[in-house]
Amino acid sequence: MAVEPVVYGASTRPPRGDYSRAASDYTCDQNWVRYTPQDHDTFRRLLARQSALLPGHAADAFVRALPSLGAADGIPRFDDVNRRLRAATGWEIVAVPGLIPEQAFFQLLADRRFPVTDWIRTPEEFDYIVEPDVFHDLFGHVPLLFDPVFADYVQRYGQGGLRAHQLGAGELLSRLYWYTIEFGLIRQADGIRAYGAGILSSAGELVYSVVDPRARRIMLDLERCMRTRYRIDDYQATYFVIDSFDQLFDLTAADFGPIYDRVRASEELNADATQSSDSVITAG
Ligand code: HBI
Ligand code: FE
Repeated sequence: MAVEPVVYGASTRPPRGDYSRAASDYTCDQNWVRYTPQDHDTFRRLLARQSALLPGHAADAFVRALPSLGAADGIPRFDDVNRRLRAATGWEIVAVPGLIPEQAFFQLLADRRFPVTDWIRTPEEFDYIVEPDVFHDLFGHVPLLFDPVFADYVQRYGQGGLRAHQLGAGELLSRLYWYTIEFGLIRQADGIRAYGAGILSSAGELVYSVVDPRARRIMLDLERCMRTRYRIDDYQATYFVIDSFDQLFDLTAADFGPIYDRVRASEELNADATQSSDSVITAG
């Protein structure tokens, strides 16, 4: 059954993917044979550039899991990744034509199925792309799904998202996604490191978010995070820091209903807002 393409965020451009190939849950075949040598070369160049930046900037859990992706020779077959991923944490990745509607997205996560866009950017878009492509999703998001605690957090997020959708709180919960799964930082014994996919898949932001004194880093507080708008087309003004993935998972134990009510009763904050109650973390 053909499905309507979804318009994501503020972008009014029609999404790039071919949604006519998608099933009713928005998944489609990866169709690995259609990737061109240029596609695999772009993936390998992106992988080489980001891999060189991981030491001192990426979370240990990410660095440990990255080899499980098996992506050294180019865009991996999702079936190959899934054999390893299912064995590790019971997750699987599924191909999608691109961004999909919120509820379909939450349902896939709740079912331990992570949607991975099946197309890759053009060489001209090497340094920046608005919509997530296969490199952002596969390199940025999939390695940490091999970490049992983080994998459970993402599923809990999906389950919470289905409820949030019913409560009309999807936007509030999307801020938690944005400031953890996409742009989260973790405090390790040897310093601040990135675990968010949006940071890990970006050359500039991976260094900026971890070491630049201009970046603002505050300890993650759930309600502060849900009150805070985010930027889609620039480095984040504020990064939220955790001490462990257990801390993320434990957040999801609460009933978010009353939290949404308190957040709605509070003033929304701009991405660059500061609050006296913020627990500021200095770099290094
Ligand atoms: N669709 N394929 C895909 N990938 C995402 O990361 C994604 C999405 N749809 C919606 C969405 N993210 C965000 O709005 C989430 O916060 C729900
Ligand atoms: Fe993402």
